[in-house]
Amino acid sequence: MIQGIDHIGIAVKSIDEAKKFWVDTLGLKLTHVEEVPEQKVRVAMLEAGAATIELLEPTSPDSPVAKFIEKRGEGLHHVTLQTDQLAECLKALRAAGVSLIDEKPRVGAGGSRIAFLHPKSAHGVLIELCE
Ligand code: CMX
Repeated sequence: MIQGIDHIGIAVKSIDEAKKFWVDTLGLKLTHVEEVPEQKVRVAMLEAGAATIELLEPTSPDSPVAKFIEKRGEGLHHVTLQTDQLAECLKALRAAGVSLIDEKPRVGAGGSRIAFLHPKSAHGVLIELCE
């Protein structure tokens, strides 16, 4: 049910600051920036071959990404795996005993349907599934 890596999310305090490394120094191409109000983040998408790097900047102090940065500092936030059957995938994972953060899909960047798995079921990594 998993097709591959869609993107890798990196929590940053400021997209403008982070761009100096990812775009100016590494030379990745910035494709677009958008706000995802439901998640209280602004995201910048960078082309990196078959996958995308997503810089996540909190838009408010109570954003989950702001809390993540406060607790752990900037860094790798989540890995997003692509599926074309999100609802079925969640059902199968629940049946397999995987702990889900989202029981049902919700809205992510680009209007995609997403759901998070609990890091305790994924060896400490926050996994996002996206359809
Ligand atoms: N990596 C590893 N562990 C993480 C984590 C991360 N990025 N984020 C949270 N956790 C851990 C917490 O420390 C906590 O652990 P304990 O239960 O041991 O204390 C546990 O996971 C649950 O975290 P929480 O914040 O208490 O749980 P919530 O249900 O409130 O929120 C989550 C979970 C992941 C949805 C939220 O923290 C979050 O990160 N939201 C932002 C989502 C995001 O990146 N959206 C981007 C949208 C754009 C797109 O489409 O990609």
